[in-house]
Amino acid sequence: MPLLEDKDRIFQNLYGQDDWGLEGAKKRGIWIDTKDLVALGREEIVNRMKDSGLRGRGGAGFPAGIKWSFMPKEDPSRPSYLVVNADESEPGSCKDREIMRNDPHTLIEGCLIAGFAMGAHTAYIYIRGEYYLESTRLEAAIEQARADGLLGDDACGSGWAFDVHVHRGAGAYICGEETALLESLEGKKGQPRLKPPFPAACGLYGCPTTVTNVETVAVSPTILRRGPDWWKQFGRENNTGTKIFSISGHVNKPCNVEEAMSIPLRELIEKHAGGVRGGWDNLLAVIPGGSSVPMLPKHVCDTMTMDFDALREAGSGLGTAAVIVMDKSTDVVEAICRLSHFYQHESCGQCTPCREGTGWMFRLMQRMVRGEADVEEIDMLWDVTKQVEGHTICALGDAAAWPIQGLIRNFRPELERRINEYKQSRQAAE
Ligand code: L3W
Ligand code: SF4
Repeated sequence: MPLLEDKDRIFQNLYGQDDWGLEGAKKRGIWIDTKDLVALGREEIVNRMKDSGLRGRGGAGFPAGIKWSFMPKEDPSRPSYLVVNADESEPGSCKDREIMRNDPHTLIEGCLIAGFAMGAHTAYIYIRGEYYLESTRLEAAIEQARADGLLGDDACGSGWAFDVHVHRGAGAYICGEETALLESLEGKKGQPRLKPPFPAACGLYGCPTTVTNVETVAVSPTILRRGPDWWKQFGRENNTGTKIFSISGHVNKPCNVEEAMSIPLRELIEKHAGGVRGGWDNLLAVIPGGSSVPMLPKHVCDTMTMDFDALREAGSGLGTAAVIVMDKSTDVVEAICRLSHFYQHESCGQCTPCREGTGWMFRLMQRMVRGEADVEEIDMLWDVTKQVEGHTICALGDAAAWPIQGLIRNFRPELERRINEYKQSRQAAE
C-alpha cells in the first residue's frame, strides 16, 4: 500500500506557506477545469464519487456518493440545498480549520461541484463561531470567486447558477449534529431532530438537503479530476483515499497531516508528529478519532492501522481522525472525567437518558477520580453508559458513553487501585 508523497496531497497549502487567495489557488490547480467537471453531468459525478468509495470525513464515515444520490432528481416545487458542516467542535479535531484558513478555495470549488451534483443552487457553510479568522477568509474567498465569475448566475461559465453563504454558529457543540445545525441555521434553538426523515428528504426549511463535512466537500473536485482509481490506490477496500489526521497531546510535534488512509498509527505518530514524548514505550493510550470514540491501550496501538473498519473492529472508531496521544504521565481517569464534564455541559437536554445520564456519568466519574466510590460502582457506571448508549435522539449520548466504556474496559485495575488506596487512607486516618 503506497504512502502519500507530496505531489499526491490534495491540500497543497495546509500549512499556509503559500497564498490562500484565488491567484494562489489557481496556481495549485484549483478552479482550473471546474467547468469541465460540471459538464460531466449530475449522474456521472455521483457515479464517480460512488466508485471512489469516499466516506464522509465528519465522523460517521457514510459513503459520500450514496448520500449525494439520495437527493431528488427533479423537484420543481422545492429548492435543494447543500449545507457544509464546518462546526468543527469535536475535542481534538482541528483539520477543517486548516482547510478553511489556508486553502478556502478547495472548499468553495467543492461546494459548486457537490451542489451541482445534488441539484442545489445554494450552499450554506455553517462555521463554528470561534473560527473568526476562518470565516473572514471564507467570506473573502467567496467574494473573489464571485468577482471572477466562478460563482454567480453562470458559475464558471457552466450555465449553473450557484452561490455560497457563510453562517457563523454561536458556540454550542450540539450544532455540529446535522439536524441541530439545520435548526440553528433556520434561526431556532439548536436541538437535534428525530431521524428519519433524513435531511435528504426533509432538511433546511423542509427542503431536500445534504449536510456534509468540510473535508468531504473539499476533496471531491480532485477525486473527479484525478479519477476514482487514483483515489482508490490509497488505503484499502472500503477505506479508500487520503485523510487529514489531527495529532495532539503527548507528542513532540503536534500537527495536522494529510496521509494515506490505513496508515499504521505508530508510523503516523513517528513520521509526522515527532514521536511520543519520551519514546514509544512511554505511550499509555491513544484516543484515535476525537473525544467521542473509546481509547486504545498501548498494546493495541502497537499494531493498529488508521481506518474506519480496522478501528471499529478494535472497538473504537476513526471518527474525525483526531489522534489524542496520552503518555504514561497521564491521569487517565481524570482525562476521561474531563470529557464527561464536556458532554454533560453540551447535552441539549431534550431527551431524558442523555440529560440525566450525562450528569450521572459525570458525577460517578468525579467519585472515581477521587477514589471515593465503591468497587461495585464501576459496574454501576458501566450500566449507566449502557442505559444511555443507543437510547437517545442523537449520537451525543453514545459519544458521552463510549469514552467511559473505553476506560473501564482498558483501565479497570487503575479504577480499583484508586478506590482501594482511598479506602486504606480513610482507614489509616480513623
Ligand atoms: C438518507 C438514510 N440519509 C444515514 C445520512 C445522515 C448523515 C450521514 C451519516 O453523526 C458521527 C457521530 C459523532 N437516508 C441515511 C442517511 N444518512 N442514513 O448519512 O449519518 P449517521 O447518523 O451515521 O451519523 P451523523 O449523525 O452524521 C456523526 C461522530 O460522528 N463524531 C463526531 C464528530 C464531530 C465532528 C466535528 O466536530 N466536526 O464531526 C466523532 O466520532 O459522534 O456518531 O448525514 O443524514 N437512510
Ligand atoms: Fe440532546 Fe443529548 Fe438527546 Fe442529543 S442525545 S438530542 S444532545 S439530549
